This record gives sequence, structure tokens and C-alpha cells, in this order.
Amino acid sequence: MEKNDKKAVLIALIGQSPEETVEHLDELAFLAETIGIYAAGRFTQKLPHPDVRTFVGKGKLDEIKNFAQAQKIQFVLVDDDLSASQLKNLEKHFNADEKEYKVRIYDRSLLILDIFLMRAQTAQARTQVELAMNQYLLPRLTRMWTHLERQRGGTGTRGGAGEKEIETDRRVIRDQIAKLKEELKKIDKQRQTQRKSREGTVRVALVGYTNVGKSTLMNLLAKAEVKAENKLFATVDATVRKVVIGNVPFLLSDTVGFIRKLPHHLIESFKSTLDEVREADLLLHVVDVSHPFHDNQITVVKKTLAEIGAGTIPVILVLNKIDQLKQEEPPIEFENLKGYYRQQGFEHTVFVSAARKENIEELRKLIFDEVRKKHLMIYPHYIVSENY
Ligand SMILES: Nc1nc2c(ncn2[C@@H]2O[C@H](COP(=O)(O)OP(=O)(O)O)[C@@H](O)[C@H]2O)c(=O)[nH]1
Ligand SMILES: [Mg+2]
Repeated sequence: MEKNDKKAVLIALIGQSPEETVEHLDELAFLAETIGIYAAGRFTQKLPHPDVRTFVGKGKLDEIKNFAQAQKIQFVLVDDDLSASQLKNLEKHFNADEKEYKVRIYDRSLLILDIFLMRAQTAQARTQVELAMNQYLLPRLTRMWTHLERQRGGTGTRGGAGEKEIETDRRVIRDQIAKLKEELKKIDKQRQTQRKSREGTVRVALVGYTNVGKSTLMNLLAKAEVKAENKLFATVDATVRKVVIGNVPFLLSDTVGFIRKLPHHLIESFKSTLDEVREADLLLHVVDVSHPFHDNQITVVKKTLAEIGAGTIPVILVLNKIDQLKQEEPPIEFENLKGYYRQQGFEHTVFVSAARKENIEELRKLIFDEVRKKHLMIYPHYIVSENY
């Protein structure tokens, strides 16, 4: 924990397996860390469904509150999405007594939206995130209040706004949404013109769970300088670079990674950024093969790809970070593992370490073969060598 970090408690329900819940909480803690919030405690409860009023039951809630008070916790992070009334009830519960700070309730969507807001660099990404944020806030008035309060520089109003103020705030948000949608339309037009100029070029997109090494690979293959960090969602904006392997040129794009339960509004408003993925001829699905739950992450990515209309694009499965597997005993037979992934429907598989630049030639060869096929379809008379 760093000096200025704020403290949080994390809450999750125990679903299928306790191990999976631990993994979900680890991920939630990592998300929190990304915006400078330190996870000081974790609470779980085994429930078939979230409590409709307060997400967890009354007894558990009191237990959490005692801990939060003793530790002067400012944030309560819930690993699921909360309804407007759950949010309101939890806010009330944790702020029932006078104290010098206010406890804020974050559900998973809000946490992810906040990270995106912090990360977005280009006008396009900023507009997309702001739109998603406003759409998230509109039905959650108490949340919205605290957010507007934050924007206004924290006037210190406690206990939520009066009906009249809420109505005003609602109008402000609606106007914002309309304005942001207009802006996005304009930006999309410019991007369309840009994309037109790229017609006839083979397009390849890096996709995958967040923090698996997509940007590191982008930098390696395209000699780009995209931010690559051990942080969730280091890259939110789309980057496109021209790459030539052998004498075959193509465009390579790197963009936002996926995560379990990516907020619905975010996917919606990132449509135009995700066009880079949807319109690609080939996807490089990057996996952190050293992650204990990488199979679940592959499933999440496949599902999200299908959701954005990119489910039928040819894929090369790039299993990254093999350097972190090398210590295992007995040593892993990567060639044998390829059969396993073939059964999952991945025809082309390659094991690499982007950080250590291991097996990158095999990856380049695979990309070359696929891109070349596509290139010959676009330019049947263009002479491309069979070897790169
Ligand atoms: N050990 C190891 N770390 C890697 C490898 N590739 C990337 N990383 C690290 O994983 C983290 C996330 O990488 P990044 O490219 O930002 O992932 P992205 O979110 O998918 O774009 C960074 O700290 C990278 O240095 C690898 O092959 N081995
Ligand atoms: Mg990245």
C-alpha cells in the first residue's frame, strides 16, 4: 500500500467454487489498485442470489461495517453490479453515523468506468467513456449526486440531494448524453473517412483479456511505442500501425482489452473503437498462459468477440508469457498442448514470450501465412513471395 492510497473493503458472493471467488476478488483488488485504492479487507458470503436490498445479508453487512469503521475505510467495492436501490441502501448503511469522511460504494461497472475515464487519452475514447458514465449514472440518482458533487468540487452536502436538485441533475445528465452522442457522431464520420483510405489493406487486430501482453506484442511487431504496464486497461485508445512481414504489408491495431463483466454501456459506446476489431481480417487472440484462470479468460474473450460481431473472424491464438511457465516441473510440452487448443476450435496456436522475445519468429511466420492468403484475395496479381 502506498502512502496516499485510500482503503477499501471488497465484497463478493461465493458462486461456483471458492477458488473462483478468490480469483474474482484478486481481480477486483487489482482493478482498485489501478485507481489508487488499497484493498484492506475481503468479505464473502455464500448466497444463491444477491440480497435484493443490500447485496449481502444483514449479519454480514454489520460485520463489514464494524471492520470498515475500525479501519477508517472510505470505499466499499462490490464485485457485481448493484441496482439503484442496493446502492442507495448500502450508501445509507455505511454513512448512517457522523464521521469526517464519507464512505463511497462502488460496484464493478463504476470501478471499470472510473479506470477508463482515467486512462482515455484521445477525444474519441474520452467521449465514449463519458457517454457510458453518464448513462450509468442517470438511473442511479444518489450515486449521481455524489459524482456531480465531486465535479462541483465537493460542496460537502450530505445525505443526498432534495427532489428538486435531483431533477435538475437528471436534466444536466440527459443534456450531457445528447451532447456526447452528437460529438461521437462527428468523430465517427472522421474515422470512417480514415478507414476508407485504408480499404484494400489487410487488417489484423490484437485482442484479449486485459494485461495479457497485447501492447507489448504491438510494440514488438510494429516497433510502436504503446504504453504497456502491469496495470489493468493501460490502453483504452486504439492504435493502428503499418507492419510489413516479408513483402506483405498489413495494418496492426491494438486496443482496449476485455474483462469479465465489462459494463454493457461501455461496450455500446466503444462501438466505433471496437470497429478496429470487428472489421479485421485476422485476430491475434493473446492469452496470458501463466495466469491460473486463463481458460476462463479465453471464454470471456470469445464471448465478448461474439457480442461485438467479431465471432467468426479467423484467429491465431497467441499464448504469451511462457517465460513464467518455464520453471514448472515437469517441464510443459508446448507442442502437446496445441492439440488441446485445437479441440477448443483454435486451428493456429503459438507459444511465445513477448517480454523475452521468445518464439516471435514462429508467430511472424503464422501471421505472414494468414495475411498473405488474404492479400492474394485482394490483389490476385500482386507478386508476394512464399517465404518471408
Ligand atoms: N513475464 C512476462 N511478462 C510480460 C510478457 N508480455 C508482457 N508482459 C507484461 O505484462 C504486463 C501487461 O502487458 P501489456 O502489454 O500492457 O498488456 P495488455 O493489457 O494486454 O496490453 C506488462 O507488465 C508487461 O511487461 C511476457 O511474455 N512475459
Ligand atoms: Mg494494452
